Amino acid sequence: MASINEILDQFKQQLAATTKVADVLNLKAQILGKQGALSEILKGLKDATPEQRKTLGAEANVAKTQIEDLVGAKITTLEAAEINETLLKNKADFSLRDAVMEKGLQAAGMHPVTIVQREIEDIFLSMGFEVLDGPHIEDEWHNFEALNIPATHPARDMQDTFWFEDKKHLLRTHTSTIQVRGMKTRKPPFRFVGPGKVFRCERTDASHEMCFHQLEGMMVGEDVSVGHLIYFMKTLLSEIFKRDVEVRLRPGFFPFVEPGFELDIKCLICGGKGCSVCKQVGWVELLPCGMVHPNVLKAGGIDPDKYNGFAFGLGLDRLVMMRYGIDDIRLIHGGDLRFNSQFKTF
Ligand code: FA5
Repeated sequence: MASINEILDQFKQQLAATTKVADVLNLKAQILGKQGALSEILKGLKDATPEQRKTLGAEANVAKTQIEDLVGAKITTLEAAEINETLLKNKADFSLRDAVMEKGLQAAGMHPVTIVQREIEDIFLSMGFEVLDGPHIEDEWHNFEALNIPATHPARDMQDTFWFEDKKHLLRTHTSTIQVRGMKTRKPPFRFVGPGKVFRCERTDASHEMCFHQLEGMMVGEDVSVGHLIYFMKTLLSEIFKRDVEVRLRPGFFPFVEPGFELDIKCLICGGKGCSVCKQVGWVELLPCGMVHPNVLKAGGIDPDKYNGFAFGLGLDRLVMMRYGIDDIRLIHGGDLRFNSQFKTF
């Protein structure tokens, strides 16, 4: 009896001194494990009288339950302390922002493209899509060939390219490169979006920049249809604009999709009357899309006889312009803090 109490007291002292979950578990094993102190006492019961066996057995069981309860409580306390420590270490320090403001410097807030990009990522994440990234510097194969645009194809001229001196590397002209990389690294079915900067050697105007943003999307599986494509595009636009917006779907040509479509949005700057953003047409090209061409699936290592899919390449800056009523894309990229700080801040 005395030794059960001793074991228990010693255990309590040692437990109080432990600071790690692993040490608590070791301590428990030293007592309750096969070779543990309490187990040894129980083994010795075979030589005791029936009366002693009864009392000692009962006491040992009470001690065992007590030890298990103490171990459980200690682990809960240690884990809670660990969580609190992590929270303290990772907390955001807003005092820095306040210090900056006190010095008269302006906090710019989040860039409107970032705000809208994150919202779109969340919308697609909630619909089971992954969010992928890809490099700005690409090779010809990822930007053109894998997308069914061979060297001699006139479509290469559709996107004026910034080439590197080696004539093999370029600044990606569209986020469709992310499609190629995404296909190569996963097996169907899959769905992902890939936002990012793209670069084109173009003259700038109210709706054109040399460096702008796109958001690619792709879904591949056994029975993907135009119906899926339209459903996801509609969901995206209604979530972003939180109201009905007028869109039109018309045939569009891109070598990497068949059939291909252009999804235009009624210009929200002029309400469709015509302005410099929509080039007086009343509609803004926003969301080219289509069913992935079999050659593209093949380049991505996917069997086009078994699988099909849709893809789209959203013009992110233009969507931002429509959402906030910005009438010149160059404002988005101008880096003017007076412009940037009009949007949601941290
Ligand atoms: C493409 O870049 C295709 N890769 C999109 C695609 C993906 C089609 C998947 C089918 C399937 P396009 O060159 O039209 O397509 O550009 C896509 C969008 O980017 C346009 O609708 C437009 O909103 C935006 N955009 C194009 N050029 C510029 C520019 N210079 N400045 C700002 N936005 C632009």
